[in-house]
Amino acid sequence: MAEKNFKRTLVTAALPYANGPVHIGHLAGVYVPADIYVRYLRLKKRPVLFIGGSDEHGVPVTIRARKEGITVQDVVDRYHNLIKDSFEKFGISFDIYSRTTSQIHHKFAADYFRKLYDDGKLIEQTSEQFYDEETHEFLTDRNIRGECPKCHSLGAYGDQCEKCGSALSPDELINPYNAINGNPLTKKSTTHWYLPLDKDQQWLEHWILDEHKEWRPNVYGQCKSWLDGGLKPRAVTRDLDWGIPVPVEGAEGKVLYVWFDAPIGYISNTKELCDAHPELGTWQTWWQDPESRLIHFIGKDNIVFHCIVFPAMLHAHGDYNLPDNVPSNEFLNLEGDKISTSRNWAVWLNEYLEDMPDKQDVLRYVLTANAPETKDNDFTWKDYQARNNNELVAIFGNFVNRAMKLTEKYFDGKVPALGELTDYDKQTLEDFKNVKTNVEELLETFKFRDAQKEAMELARIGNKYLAETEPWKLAKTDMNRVGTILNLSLQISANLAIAFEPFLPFSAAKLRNMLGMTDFEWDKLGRIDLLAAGHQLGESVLLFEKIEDEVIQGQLDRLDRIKKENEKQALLEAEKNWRPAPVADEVPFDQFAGLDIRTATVLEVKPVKKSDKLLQFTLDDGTDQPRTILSGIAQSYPDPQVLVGKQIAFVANFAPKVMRGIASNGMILSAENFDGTLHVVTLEDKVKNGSKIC
Ligand code: B3M
Ligand code: ZN
Repeated sequence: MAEKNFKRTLVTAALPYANGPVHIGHLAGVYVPADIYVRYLRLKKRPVLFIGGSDEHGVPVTIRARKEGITVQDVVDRYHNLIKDSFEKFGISFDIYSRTTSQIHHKFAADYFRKLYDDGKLIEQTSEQFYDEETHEFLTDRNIRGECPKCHSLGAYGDQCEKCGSALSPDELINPYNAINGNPLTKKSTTHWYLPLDKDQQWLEHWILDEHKEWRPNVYGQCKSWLDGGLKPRAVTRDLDWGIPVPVEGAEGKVLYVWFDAPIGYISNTKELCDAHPELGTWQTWWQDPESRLIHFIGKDNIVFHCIVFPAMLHAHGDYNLPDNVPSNEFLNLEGDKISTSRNWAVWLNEYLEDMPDKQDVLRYVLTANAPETKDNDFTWKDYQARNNNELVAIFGNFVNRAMKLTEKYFDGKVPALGELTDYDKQTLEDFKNVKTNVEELLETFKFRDAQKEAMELARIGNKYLAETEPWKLAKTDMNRVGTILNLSLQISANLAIAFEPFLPFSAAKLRNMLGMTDFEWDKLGRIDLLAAGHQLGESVLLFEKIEDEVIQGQLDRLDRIKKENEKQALLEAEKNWRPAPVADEVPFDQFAGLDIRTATVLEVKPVKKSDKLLQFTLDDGTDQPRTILSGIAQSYPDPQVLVGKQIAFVANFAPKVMRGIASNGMILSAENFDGTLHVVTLEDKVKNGSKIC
């Protein structure tokens, strides 16, 4: 689409569910990139509002409340405050961080629904849904559990089986029950209102697929696959007692679906902000004036709601702008594993702040350096340490610190005058002249990882400049030259203080303070007259500190403990859900008698090369010749030597089979435990090798 000049930008960041604290995945995926973008626009002096808030409705908060035995209101109060506090401490500079339980929001969302209803934009449909006769409630997919139709594990959810990963609908579950109290469920008919998305198919296709080719490939691709699959009507109400009551007569016991009210929260929070600060203009200006631009920062699991459902809601209402871009990230993993709230596999922001006080910028830096912008990415503590020690400390911090200290030493902390420039000086200036344009271009196109890398170039250039000009060696002979070198180094430092304000706001502020910079704006980047000769610098402090191995080890140990605990839990869960396989069909005795099962003693066991499943057994089967059998049980025996000397049972009359170039003469019998591990059948009383088992 042709570049359009917008007067103002409204930036939203996904409203996190207030059902738990936020973790590094949230920060990396949504809040840090959104904050970088907003800080950049502010530095560019472009009008911008940054809207956030907690998503306090929906099933997740109600599940948490029941689990903890407290009221839903208590849950959302606790986590809203915790999340808000974490964001503040990480410098996520929202203009407002409100909540969807606010009165303003309840009224706004109800009015919004009512307008669609009155304008005939919603359809009413009655269908059969699962119902708990005892608690008199309809159940949402996640609150229904039962036996998986695919893998038959017990305890699969109404939307997914976590054991085999199949996507399910509650109707497919065998013996569905209420996940909260275990009650069996019946079917009852209920009426809901739907947004007929099928009617939006055409304009959405044109708007996204033709007019927004510039959206990130992951976003564009996901939209395309939804559209290609054909859109269907979506229910926008639910039978639930927590949420915004459906403002229609006869709809008692029904609330707006959380994904209907939450995005409206962006609008109602803007209204709350603008009502309190009329100088910002009206909320309508930000949402409805065609010269206002709307950008949603979200994670990849929210794409369909922000690119298809919410735009359809805005379109149905009329008057509203549609999002101009939806920069969505992929997921961040932690030490190679998917971040998971239920498995406690995360670095929680509130805990990080306790363990690593004053190191918000380090995390911001590392998360941006590894941002999952185009594919899932991994956070590791070793990488965190390396980026801090080798980049922030060794390059950025070291450079600024030397420039400050040398100026204190030789010029009483006053910016020295700039003398004549050498060719090398000019070359250095040439190198950093483009940093502004480069960083700017990358930021404008939401490429935050590359933008930060490019900003870091400035520090690399400065560090190299000081290392090569070695002013400390010239102090005795040429103070003019020393002055020029330090002047340029300080100008580069001042540039760093501007360039890093969006990325590392705490360190950039410290740096500005050290340099005594009062006035700074993006458009001054690239200039070397940011600090006047004679200007008194402030006191120098260290911007970054080395992180020692013990600190990192402490974090790794913590994750290790969590992993062990999870393994224990998984075993308990597996044991609970274990059921013996159904008894097989009857067979005549002859069929059994045809199998020649015998005893043998294990002489030797070893792994088979290039196979992580097979073990090679050498057996004494009572004959003169040792017998070789391959068995696929390696994963159940990390130390197979425990089998040596044991008397086992094997099938002796199978035809030999060659695997990995080795002939296997028979099959060793083993039993499968509830957790899937295999255990070789052994004899307690020793008998003669080669005895027939019958
Ligand atoms: N609360 C889902 C999530 O936190 C949801 C986002 C709402 S944005 C309007 O992933
Ligand atoms: Zn399954």
